[in-house]
Amino acid sequence: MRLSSSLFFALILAMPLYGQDIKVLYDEAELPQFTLPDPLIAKDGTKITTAEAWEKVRRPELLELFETEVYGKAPAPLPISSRLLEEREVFGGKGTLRRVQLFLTGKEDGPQAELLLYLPKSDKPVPVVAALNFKGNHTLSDDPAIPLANAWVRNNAEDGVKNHKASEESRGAAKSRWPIERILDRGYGLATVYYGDIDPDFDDDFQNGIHGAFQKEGEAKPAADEWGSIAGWAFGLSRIADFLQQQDAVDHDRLIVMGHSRLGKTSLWAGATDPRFALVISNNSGCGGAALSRRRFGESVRRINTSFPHWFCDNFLEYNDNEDACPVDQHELIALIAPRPVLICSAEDDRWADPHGEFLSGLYADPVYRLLGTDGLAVDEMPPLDKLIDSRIGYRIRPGKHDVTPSDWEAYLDFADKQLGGK
Ligand code: GTR
Repeated sequence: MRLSSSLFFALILAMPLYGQDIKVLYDEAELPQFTLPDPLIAKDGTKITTAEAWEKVRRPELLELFETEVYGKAPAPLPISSRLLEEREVFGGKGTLRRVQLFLTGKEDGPQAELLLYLPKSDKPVPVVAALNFKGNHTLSDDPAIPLANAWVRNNAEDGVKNHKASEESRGAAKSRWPIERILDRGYGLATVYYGDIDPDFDDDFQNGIHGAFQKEGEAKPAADEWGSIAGWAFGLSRIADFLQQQDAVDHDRLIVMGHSRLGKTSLWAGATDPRFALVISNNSGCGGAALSRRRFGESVRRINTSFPHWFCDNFLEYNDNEDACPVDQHELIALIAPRPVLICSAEDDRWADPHGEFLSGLYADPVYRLLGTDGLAVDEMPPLDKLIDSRIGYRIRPGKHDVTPSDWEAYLDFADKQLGGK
């Protein structure tokens, strides 16, 4: 559907007003004073001092708080099914590509996604990075045989408008973010799905995508403590894990989940909720991801809930300009991944995502990792640009903007080599 020109201009005129009363803080000196919740103090005030008490008491408490207050609770999954669409050699025989139709509720007439699984030639099972992509599988490379995304795709000119169709012009448009041949050369596989196949990224009260397939009788949309889009995408990542665990060529103990930006928030939540992800990577995940909400630096809770009301559960709206009332902050999301390795990646110019706040989440999750008997974050000050801190909680900040670059991938795979033992 095309916008009529008068509606289009009305939207353009209204844009500067959208969220104009939300002041954005970019100065450390202006940040509010706050006290972070202690991940090692249980709801009843007890100090958690053993790994057992963490697993039995505190971890479940925190998980439930993030479910009910931040991302929303996802339903129990149904067994998936899948159909192999195509398998062929790629990169001159260095690897194979399997295109697979994934039936997310096991039914061919239910929600489904097309998955690309790239695997390096190997005589043993390989570690695989599971990652959702932003623009469609056809944008990852120039490969003409990969079908255009079928679901809604974002169109930057008319951002947020429904019913966009992918076009040939976008083929290969995201390839700088996906150095697939290099990933295979380093001994890793890549499993990717277009995130819009799982839930189209616009606010439609969850009428389409994965949510609709699980809607309870008599409920028009998820309740205030039930899943928003981030939880929906994370649910999709877990279904990718289901599939990968059925593949003999994949090392089931070395599944990695990675995501950028809103999908970085998603990879952290997937890592927190699904322990099959042995290593978790967030890139420029910012507010609602690795960045501490209480700092309110760059994107704030109110701002994100205003721009993207469908990403979190409705209970999260209560924390607009009211972050201190939230029983959790994002360092506790990192702590939920413990003792598994997690890598937090920032970009210097991505101030909207608060690089320092992303670093601090790692730092304040450190005591939980130490309690569980691993190292935590090896530094307590932000490292210089481009220096990978490869302790169990890893951190890296590189120069440049909000993006995924080939050097980011080198850092991810260096970290994975170190933490998961290489090829
Ligand atoms: C921005 C949003 C961020 C980040 C980003 C993205 O508009 O404010 O939280 O998620 O989008 O996903 O590209």
